[in-house]
Amino acid sequence: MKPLNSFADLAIHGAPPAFAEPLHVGRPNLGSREAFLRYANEIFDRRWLSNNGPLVQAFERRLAEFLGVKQCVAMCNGTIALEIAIRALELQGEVIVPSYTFIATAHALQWQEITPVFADIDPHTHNLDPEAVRRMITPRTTGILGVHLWGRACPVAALQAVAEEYRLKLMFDASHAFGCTQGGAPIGTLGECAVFSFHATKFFNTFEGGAVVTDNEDLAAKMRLMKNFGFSGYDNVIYPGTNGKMTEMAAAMGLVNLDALDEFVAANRRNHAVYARRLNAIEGLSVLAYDDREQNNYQYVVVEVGNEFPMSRDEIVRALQAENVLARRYFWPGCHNMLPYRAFYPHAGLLLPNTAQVADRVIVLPTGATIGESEIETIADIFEILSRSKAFASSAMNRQERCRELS
Ligand code: T4K
Repeated sequence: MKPLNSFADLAIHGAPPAFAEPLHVGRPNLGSREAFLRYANEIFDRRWLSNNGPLVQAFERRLAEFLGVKQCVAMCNGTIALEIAIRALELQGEVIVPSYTFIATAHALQWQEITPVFADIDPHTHNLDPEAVRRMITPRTTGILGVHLWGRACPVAALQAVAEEYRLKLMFDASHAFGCTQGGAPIGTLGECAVFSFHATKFFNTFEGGAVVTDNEDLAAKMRLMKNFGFSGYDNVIYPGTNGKMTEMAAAMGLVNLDALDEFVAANRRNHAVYARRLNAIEGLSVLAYDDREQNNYQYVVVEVGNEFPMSRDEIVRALQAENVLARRYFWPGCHNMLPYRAFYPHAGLLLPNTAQVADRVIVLPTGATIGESEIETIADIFEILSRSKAFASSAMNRQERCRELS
């Protein structure tokens, strides 16, 4: 490990990077290889690879039990799970969503020609502001799609009240919130239904995968039809469906990773505590906190860069990436500023000041089972050096950029 005492030690100043290999935000957590291979052998022996196989059924049962819901419908990824849930709820016209989320939340609506209407967030929680939601309601609004960003529950009761007042359907994108609770209850039990993502980069993964959970048996039955082309038995299609099925291999990964869930959470929790101890001590930085009275998965280490810090968020990210710390600017610049939506809402920014402010300040840092205390101490050392001067860091970066342009 190189010494990290002064600006001269930084990669943006020409020194070698702090880490020989990149540290990723979304490095997958992996459960027991042996257990996975046992499942893989069973799959080979059975020659049953997809279409509601025994492992998918076992996975759905375990998830439903774990989340305290009546029904869990496993799917091939979180985006398709969102699309199917939205369609099963018969949403149409306009649906209110945060702009400060992963683009899939908005796309799942737009893909079905439902207009995502972006409402602003609370800058402290990063979650939807119910009053902002209320302001965006029109006669065409049919639903609210809340996102439990970073695994912290959005204001469910207040959103429920708005939904009831205007007779809107309320569903949740809980992609970040597997294993998290609100008021002690698992987050999947809230609203008409909740959608999880089990993508490789999530702290709990099935390679690719997702699920919709609900207590509404009819809704679940409809989604089971929809994810299998609308087939009700052989040769009988009773619904215009799609292909949203989870494979047996994905379910095997899910079963293996469920057994390791406590380990994954413990690693994330430890990492979050080390980051918080070190970075909260630096003026201008604050690490988003999780409520320790709830169960959390601590999968996102979210740092906000305030005006007191002498470098901009983007300068910090560039400096970290030069050190092979692949920090991310999730979810900059907000969905409303992405190409498919920019033209829809050229003035959306005027209504989304908190979204703009938060999206400009956030850095998400590497965590997970592959990152330990010593890596985090090094990352914090880099932040400390950066906190000591703007002028130096900027000029070093400009120099680097000029070199790159010339080469
Ligand atoms: N709603 C919300 C709120 C979501 O956050 C997401 C997904 C969805 C809906 C949709 O769910 P899915 O359809 O994806 O199930 C990543 C993930 O692809 C995406 O699933 C996730 N949100 C989003 C927050 O993060 P990118 O574009 O940042 O991925 P990428 O390829 O840059 O990977 C992130 C980092 O992880 C990189 O440094 C590389 C590393 N990585 C990635 C993979 C796939 C690995 O080390 N190993 C791997 O296998 O979107």
